[in-house]
Amino acid sequence: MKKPTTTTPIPTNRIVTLDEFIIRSEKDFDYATGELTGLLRDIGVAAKIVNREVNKAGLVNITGAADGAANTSGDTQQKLDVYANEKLIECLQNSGECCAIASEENDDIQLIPPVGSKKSHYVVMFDPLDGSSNIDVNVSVGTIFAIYRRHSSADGPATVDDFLQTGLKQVAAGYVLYGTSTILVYTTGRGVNAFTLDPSIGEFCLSHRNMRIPNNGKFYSVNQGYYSKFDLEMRRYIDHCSDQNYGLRYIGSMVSDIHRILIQGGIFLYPSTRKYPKGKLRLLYECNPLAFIVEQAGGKAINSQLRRILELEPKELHQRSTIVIGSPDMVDELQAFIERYSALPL
Ligand code: P6P
Repeated sequence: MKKPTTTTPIPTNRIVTLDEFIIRSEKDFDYATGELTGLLRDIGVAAKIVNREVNKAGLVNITGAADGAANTSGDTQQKLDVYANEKLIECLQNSGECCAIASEENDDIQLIPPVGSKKSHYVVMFDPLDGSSNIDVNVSVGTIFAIYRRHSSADGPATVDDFLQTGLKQVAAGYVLYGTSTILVYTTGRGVNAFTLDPSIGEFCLSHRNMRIPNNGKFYSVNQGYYSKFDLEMRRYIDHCSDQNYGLRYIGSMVSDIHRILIQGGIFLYPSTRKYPKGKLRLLYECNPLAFIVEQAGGKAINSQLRRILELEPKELHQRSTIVIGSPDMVDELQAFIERYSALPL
């Protein structure tokens, strides 16, 4: 990430919208061409559209599974999944800055038609509605996105190799949490900022500046139902959390769990299980973007072999990974348990 040449102070005495923040941030980079600005604004528009439907999902017939369709990972597609996917793809065509997308809901990459003669240099990966099994029970869900510069020549179509980059190559990453309020959190490698949607003006407004994750926390987040199927080192750590009287908080929507941990501190783990021996969560559009954000806020993200998530070399679009992510002191503590109890060579 190139260093900015100037740092324009963000006003503290008035509303700062997402658009203003993005444009101001772009001005800090001499070489900025406005491309990334256009992309981030497209995502902001998509988030508002998805938010509108998520908020009334119970009122109109778009809850429930999309007539039994399943996505790449075999998860039953919820109608809102499909809607969110379509809206993100539509909005990412607006600025002409995105040449292709990869989505949890699509088996393969999807090329985005150019706008006029514009050559676009970015690809976007996303999980359009993470935690969507919670929709019908009115529990918060989220959109996760990651933006990369393409490798391939802008004179030709994007290829899957443009997507198989390590998380360290992310130009930007973020999530939208459709919860008690709707909040968009993102980073471009210069810290983490969050914008809460003000429905009265239809704008995302800066609400959390330069977010920093607490070094420690009193909550751990894991699906305790799989305890007996976890490896010894994970069971020992979970026992330790219980001995420390840590609270267990697990929403079943990774965006919600990670957002809580960003604010309150804590640790989220999805280790290997019999059903998902390589972990359940997808590296490219769940683990990497959330790891980028958490690291930018001062946290850590590793897999159960102690490899830094952002350094993992992707081999295919929908590959899965184990993950341990959150407050740095808690991740370090779990690392010590893995080093002590792991039966596998690390
Ligand atoms: P489990 C939602 O399906 C998701 O991808 C994440 O948002 C969430 O953290 C995880 O899976 C929940 O998985 O196996 O605990 O139900």
